[in-house]
Amino acid sequence: MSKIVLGDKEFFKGIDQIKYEGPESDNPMAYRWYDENKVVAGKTLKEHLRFAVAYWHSFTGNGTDPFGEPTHQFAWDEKKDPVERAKDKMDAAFEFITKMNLPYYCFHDVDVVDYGNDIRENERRLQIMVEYAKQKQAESGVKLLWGTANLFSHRRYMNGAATNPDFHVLTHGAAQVKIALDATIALNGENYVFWGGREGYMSLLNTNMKREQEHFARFLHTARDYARGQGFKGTFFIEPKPAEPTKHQYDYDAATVIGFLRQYDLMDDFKLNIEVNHATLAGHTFQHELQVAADAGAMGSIDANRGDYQNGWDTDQFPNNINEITEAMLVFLEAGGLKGGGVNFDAKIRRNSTDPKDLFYAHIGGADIFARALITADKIIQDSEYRKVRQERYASFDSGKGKAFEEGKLSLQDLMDFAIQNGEPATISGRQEYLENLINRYI
Ligand code: XLS
Ligand code: NI
Ligand code: NI
Repeated sequence: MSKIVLGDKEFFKGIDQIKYEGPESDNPMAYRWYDENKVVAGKTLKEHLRFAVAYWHSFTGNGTDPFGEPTHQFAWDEKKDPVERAKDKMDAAFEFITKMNLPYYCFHDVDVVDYGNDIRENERRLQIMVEYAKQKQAESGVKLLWGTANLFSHRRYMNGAATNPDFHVLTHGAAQVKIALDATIALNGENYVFWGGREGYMSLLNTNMKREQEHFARFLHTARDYARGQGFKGTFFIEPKPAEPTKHQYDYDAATVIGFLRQYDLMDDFKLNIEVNHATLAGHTFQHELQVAADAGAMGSIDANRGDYQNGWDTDQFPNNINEITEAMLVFLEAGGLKGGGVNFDAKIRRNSTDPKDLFYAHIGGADIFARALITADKIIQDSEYRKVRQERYASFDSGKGKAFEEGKLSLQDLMDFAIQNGEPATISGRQEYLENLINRYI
């Protein structure tokens, strides 16, 4: 249980700390599944999931959409001075996170405090806020899961940051990354994220793709070397996404990013931050992306949200699909959990969700879905024949010629001889519906 941390004034009045009440509870302001102390597969839910609140969606995003003005009017957004306003926002953030009793938060530099065009002034502002955040972290026990730099909103990044055709723009991106790394390190941030929203292209006609990707890799090496030199021990994450805002993003999906990291010798320091809605936009399931990352030993962290079945944007809705998340938690548990990261709610309440309580409902629902899915997935692995069914599908490779093939001991001629000797193979069911029913039985 963390202690509620308030600033000068209380922003979420009349809302107490959210507690675990169990699945039978009908209290909408309580956890029904997320019992932080419940032990599943050798660890508490708190230790497995390491939930984080995303600063940008919850305290900065104000409900605007391409067609409309803000609908969320925040009491922490009133002061004129940018640093004073940022302190109010941080008060609100820590009040919310501690009332939710969640252990982590994540930020972009510009979520914490507004940036202008003067690099030194931006650095000064962020440093003041780092000192402020240090106190807040110490009072509450809340920790920084990861920091990042926003290299996509400012107009100078319209053609990319690390992949911009203009070296001058790249250096501004580097300055921002350096300052954000310094802040992350000063706050004992456990990881650092690169999401390259504009690291891609709008038209191939004006793009030298090879050169841009080489610049991107060089940029990552340079940032990594700096952070390691400053004593940063955490993991760097790349967050794949196929498109939006660029037409084509270089970090398209998990497989693409792993290929890139291998090509440019970055696998030792970089892992992946897999986001649910980015997976679906890439034409994959979330669980597919997790499996690809896990198989490469690079399943670093999760950005939790969901898309909309009827459109193709990054709608960043709060997770609520129990089947999707249960299947994902099967991959999660079988891979032994995340490598350094946690489950960050990169999700926003809807434009017309305008009550302060809506932010609580959203995070309660998200935490409960992941907790319930993890508990369910553990039961499936422990009690059902889920694993056995899959293992048995590959039994022909466990001994004899199949094993010899896996060990590289058979030639193409050997394989042909086996086929001739053994005739036509039997028809063997993949049992998909059986397994789908099995998952539902445990949910
Ligand atoms: C946008 C991304 C972004 C990253 C952090 O689609 O999800 O929010 O998580 O820059
Ligand atoms: Ni994200
Ligand atoms: Ni996203």
